[in-house]
Parts: sequence; C-alpha cells; structure tokens
Amino acid sequence: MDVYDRTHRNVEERESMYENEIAQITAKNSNEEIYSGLLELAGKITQQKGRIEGKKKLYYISAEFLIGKLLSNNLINLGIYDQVAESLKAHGKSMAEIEEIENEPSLGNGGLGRLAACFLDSIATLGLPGDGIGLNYHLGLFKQEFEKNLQKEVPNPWMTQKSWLRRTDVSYPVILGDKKVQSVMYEIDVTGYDNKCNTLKLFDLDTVDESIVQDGGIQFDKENISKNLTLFLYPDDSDYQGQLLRIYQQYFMVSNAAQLIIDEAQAKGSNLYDLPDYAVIQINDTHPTMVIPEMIRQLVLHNIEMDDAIEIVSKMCAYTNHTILAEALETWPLWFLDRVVPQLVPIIKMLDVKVKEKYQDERVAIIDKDQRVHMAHIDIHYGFSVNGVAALHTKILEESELKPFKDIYPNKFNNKTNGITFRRWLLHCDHELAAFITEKIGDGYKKDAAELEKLLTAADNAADLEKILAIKKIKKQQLKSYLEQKEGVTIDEDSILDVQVKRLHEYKRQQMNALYIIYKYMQIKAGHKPKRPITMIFGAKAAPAYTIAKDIIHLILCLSEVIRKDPEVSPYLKVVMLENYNVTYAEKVIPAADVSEQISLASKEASGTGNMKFMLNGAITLGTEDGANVEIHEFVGDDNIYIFGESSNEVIEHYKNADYVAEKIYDRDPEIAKLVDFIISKELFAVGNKKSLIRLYMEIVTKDWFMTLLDIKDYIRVKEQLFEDYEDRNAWAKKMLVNISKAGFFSSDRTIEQYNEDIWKLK
Ligand code: GFP
Repeated sequence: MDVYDRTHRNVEERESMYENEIAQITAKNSNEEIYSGLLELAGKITQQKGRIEGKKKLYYISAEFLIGKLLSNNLINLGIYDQVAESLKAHGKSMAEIEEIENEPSLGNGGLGRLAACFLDSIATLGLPGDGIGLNYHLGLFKQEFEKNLQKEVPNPWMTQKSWLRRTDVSYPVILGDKKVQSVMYEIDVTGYDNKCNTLKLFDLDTVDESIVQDGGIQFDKENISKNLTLFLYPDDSDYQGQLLRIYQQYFMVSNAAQLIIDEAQAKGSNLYDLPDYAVIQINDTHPTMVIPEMIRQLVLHNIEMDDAIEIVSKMCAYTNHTILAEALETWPLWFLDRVVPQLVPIIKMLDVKVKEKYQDERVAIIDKDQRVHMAHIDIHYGFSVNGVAALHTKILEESELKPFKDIYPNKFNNKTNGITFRRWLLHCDHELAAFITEKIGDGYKKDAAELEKLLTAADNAADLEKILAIKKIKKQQLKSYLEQKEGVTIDEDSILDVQVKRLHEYKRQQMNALYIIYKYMQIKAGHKPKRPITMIFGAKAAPAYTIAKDIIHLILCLSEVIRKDPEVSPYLKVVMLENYNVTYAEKVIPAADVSEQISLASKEASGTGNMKFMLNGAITLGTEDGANVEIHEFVGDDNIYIFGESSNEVIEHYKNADYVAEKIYDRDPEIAKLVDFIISKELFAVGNKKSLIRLYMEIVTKDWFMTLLDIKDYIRVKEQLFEDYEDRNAWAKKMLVNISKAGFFSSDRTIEQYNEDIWKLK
C-alpha cells in the first residue's frame, strides 16, 4: 500500500467516524459555539491519535513560535477540513467566518519564529518525536496601530477567549537573581498531517500581572521580574533594565527546558550519562544559548562530574545561525550575567578557560577582553553542529563571519536551506490553487512536495495558463473584500499587486521600495502613465526602539496619503500599508500577489522564507542574489525571476574596504538626489512629521548602512521591465507555473528530513 492510498483510507475512515459530531457542531447558531465545538473535537481527535513516541526526542528551543491561527491548520492535518467546510456551507456559513473568531497567538516576530512554526508542523508530519519549547507571552510582541501616519504600539492580549492553550501540572523551580520562582507549563498540540502529534510547551509564571502595563501602551516596571517576566516578547532593551529582563526571560526558558529534558529522559530509563541517546536540543538563534551552561549545572546537581557533564551536553546541542548582522549575534557583559544568573557564571568562565587553553585566538574566545560573553561562541564550541539557513548564508558563515571557527571545527558546519509547510502555505491559504494542482497531478504532492514538478507540463497548455490567471484573480478579489472590511481601503483586482511583507529593517530595504514609489509618482506627474495601475502593498512592524525603522513606516504611510489625495496619480498608483501585519494577513496577501519583493542588500538576508511562500503561490520574485533567492533563481532559471543589484561578493568588498559613501552617489547623480529629496518635500511635510522625515533623509544621504543608493537605479530598471513583461499575460502565466512547479524543494518537510538525517538522527 503506498502512502497516497493510506492517506486516503485514513481520511475516509475518519470522515465517517466524526460525521455526526461535525453535523451537530456546524448546526449551532452562534459562530462562537461552532468555533468552540470544533476546537474540542480537534482536541479529542488529536488525543485519540496519540503522541509520537520514540527513545530519542528533539527539543526545539526558541524565543519565538509564530504559529498563526490553528483552527483550519489542525482540521486539515486531522483530515476533516473538507467535511467541516461542506457541512458549514450547508448551514449557510463559511470556514472564514468561524476562523475570524480565533485570535492569532502573538508569540513571534518574523521569519525566525515562523520558521520554528513550520518546522513543528513538518516534524509531526514526518512522525518524528520533537517538541517546541518557548515562553507564553501574555501580551505578545505588540499590536501595531497607525495614528497620524506613525506606528503606535499597544499590547496584544491574544489569550482572551477559548484557545488551544492547555495548562499542565508540570512545574519547575527556577532561580531568578535572588529569588526562587515556580514555573507553570502550558501546552499546545502540534498535529501532524495525517500523523500523530507533538506539543509546543510554553513556560509561564502565575505571578505575571498584566495590569502593570501603563496607559494602554507597552511601558511597564521593568524591575518587577515576577510580575513582568512573560508579559512581552522582546521587551524594549534600549536600557539596562530592559537588557536584564531579556536575560531573565532567556534563562527562565532554558532552565525549564533543561529540567524537563532531564525528567523526560529519566522517565524513559536514562542514567543521564547516556542523555544524548534520549535528547537532542536545537538552539534556534542565540536566545536559548544558556541551555548549555544550565544543562551542565543541572547534571552536576544530579551528581555528575563537571567534565563529564560538559561532555554529555556537548553531544546533545546543535545551533542554528539565522543572521550575520552583528547586532543580532548576542553578547552580554559578564557582570550582567553575574547579576541575573550568578549560578551560571562559574560554568561560563570554566568553558571560556578551556577554550583559551586550546586556542590562543581572541576571535574565538567566549569572554572577550572587554568582559563580554559571546553567546554564539558558546554554541559553537560546546555544540556538535552549526548550521546556516541557505547555501549562500552558510558559505558566508564558513568563509568570513565564522571562518576562525570553521578552521577549528571543519566538520561541525552544515547548511540547511529553510523551508515552509505546504499545509498552511498552499492547502490552507489557496484552496483554489491546491484544487487545480490536484486536478492536474493528483494529490501525491501533499505528502511529497517534489511531485509538484509534474505540473510543468501545464506550462504548455493554454487552457491551464488561463486557469492559473483566473485563480490569481479570485485571490485578488478575496483580498479586496478582506481589505475593505479590515482597512476600509479598496484595491483594484485588475492592477498589478506588488507586495513587500516582512519585519521592518534597513537591510531588508523597504526604504528602497519607497524610493521607487517616489520615482513612479514623479513619472505619473510628468505624464508617463503606467499601462496598468499598480498597487504596492507593505506589511511590517518596526521594533519599538528602532527609530529609523519607524521613520521608514512613516514615510510609506505619508506617501500613501499624498498619492491617495492626488487625483492625477491615484488612478494609477496606490500604496497600502497593512496595519498589524501577521500570519493571518500573510495568508490572504501572499496568494493574491503578482510580485514578490525580496530586495535585501546582498549578503544580509540569511535566507528569507516569504520568498518561498510567494513562489509557491505563483508570484514572481523581484530580488537580489541574496539568501534563498539564489536557490530560487537556480531552480526557476533566468526567465522566471527578476534579479538586480550588486552581488554579495561586491557588497562584502565594499564593507571590507569601507569605500561605500552614499553622499558621493547623491552628489553625483541628480536623478537619485531628486528621489531622496522628495522625502523632505513640502508635499510630504504637509501630511507628515518633519523631524522624522528629515532624520530619515539624513540617514540615507549620510549613512545608508545598507546601500540603498547603490542599487536603486538597477532596481528601478528591472522593476520597470517586470511591469512591462506583465502585459504578456500568457508568458507571465508560464512564469507563474514554473515557479509553482519548482517550489517543491522549499517544503519544510525536506528541510526537516535533512536536519534529522545529518543532525538529530531520530527514529
Ligand atoms: C531571520 C532571517 C531570515 C531567515 C529567518 C529564518 O528572519 O533571513 O529566513 O530568520 O531562518 F533574517 P527574520 O526574523 O529577520 O524575518
């Protein structure tokens, strides 16, 4: 019996098993009752299917899990989605209405957290025993609101109604500074697609008090750790107290993790010397690094000699690096750790001494000469695997950023190109496209993404090309009505939908896209109207203390207003900045997009995963040769992607030689200067905040750390070419199909298989 056959039989059996319950639930009057009934039913089925078991288990520790709403995702994975949807339809209701009831958990920020969520889905789908471990942030990251064209941050209390979160009676003592607290563990089931389940374990403190947050904002007393510990993800760390709080959070997460791991292994018969046979830890970015010294400490408390403990832990920890930006490679002053986690300091010092005895190279030291602790260095020396998240990124780590480590440990380094779960990013978010694909090639691709390649034959079939365009139009119409409800804006479904949605950061270069908008605005004013209207969609949150990022949001919102109010320009150009962009929004916007903006400065975006989601949904990438764009380019070929800008080698050279001077470009090139000058024009001052606009203008002219002005002209040239090519609808549809067909490699199932084969080795 092949996998496909088995999938089918299971689904049919399940359908008949739950028919009555589904009929009863969907017949209820209120959407709230239906939501709550479905939640319970999903819980029951999950329980019946049971947990994935195995001697050795993976613990994926991460500060973020951007899981998105779970209702549809779980119903799909449990095999009852279609049945529920049909039954709802028979009662005049839709899945979309019921989904609206659910709050999206606010447990993540950007790609890092969304990757963790995709990984959990794939780990369960592949039947591997592996849980996520993180924190239960009561008020989430923050909710973004726009006021006077500025970002405002307010709390995001996502646990206000019935949710998937379940309180357990698991609890551990944790030392926080001079206090001992008692944790509480919550769980969320992670359903595998046609498989059993794992869990996401979120630790919390009962004493956390949401009422200490002031005046509807995100400010609170940062010193009161027992009340503030799990209020927010990434609380403001622009001051000393904020930084200490981050360390408290990290330690709380990993101390719970270490105790849980030891408990679970012992329950399965481990004598702790053989712990690596029972547990493997994936350290997601540097935030969970302290799990290494904490695990050593816990083992010593279990009467294991220090050197043995170090050896045991070094065999169980693997580290993923997600960035080469220095600001994100955490280092903490040793005296901060002395205040927050004095119990770890002697261990960290010992780990450092051992390194210094072996390698007299300051670049690989754990504690540097300024007495700062380099978290990534702990991971690399005392873990058995270090991986980057796309081929180019791993190469840069090996050849430059982490070269001294690669020289010491040539075999520790490996690449694991990121991936996305096709359950959420195709089956759930684009039913129409999924149905089309199933009709063409069967549904084997749902379990084996490589089968998508079979779809290539459709690229030569005129009727299929038309269908693919028709589906895109349906998704645009759906987005249009969603935006009308949510934002009160109307978009034109016949316009080109050009989308840049991702965390706001200067290296991702939303500001370059804004300069393009200025270019287009000026062109239209000068009488050069585009053949077809263009809709530019942005979605991005800026970290509350990241001033320039907030200035960029301000610029985009101001441009949006100026254009909206200009009758000469508005019929041809529209700019929409989505408020509080999140996973739910992504699920609506990505399937509707024509153009996927992936325009980071080459060498700076480790991988990107949005690029993969857009590709899978038939949007064409406009991007630099950066991160996984490089691999997408290789898969689809030159004709099906739009590449511009300087290469990563050239960019790295500029940094090395310190020869990039934005001001020179600005002075030399009046066309570029004209675009930048518009930031401080009377048009923008009329709708915006002068101080913010001037600050951004100065930043671009005098600093421009991420070289916007270096690539802007090439960007405009290639983007104009893309818009022109869009008019050959047949050729464009072919590009769409090629992109979809070649997306199989970017399934997170493939990524997880590779992690398991090379690193985790779970059965
Ligand atoms: C970070 C990196 C991305 C990478 C993800 C997941 O995401 O390039 O794709 O981690 O590995 F920057 P962000 O949080 O920046 O979105």
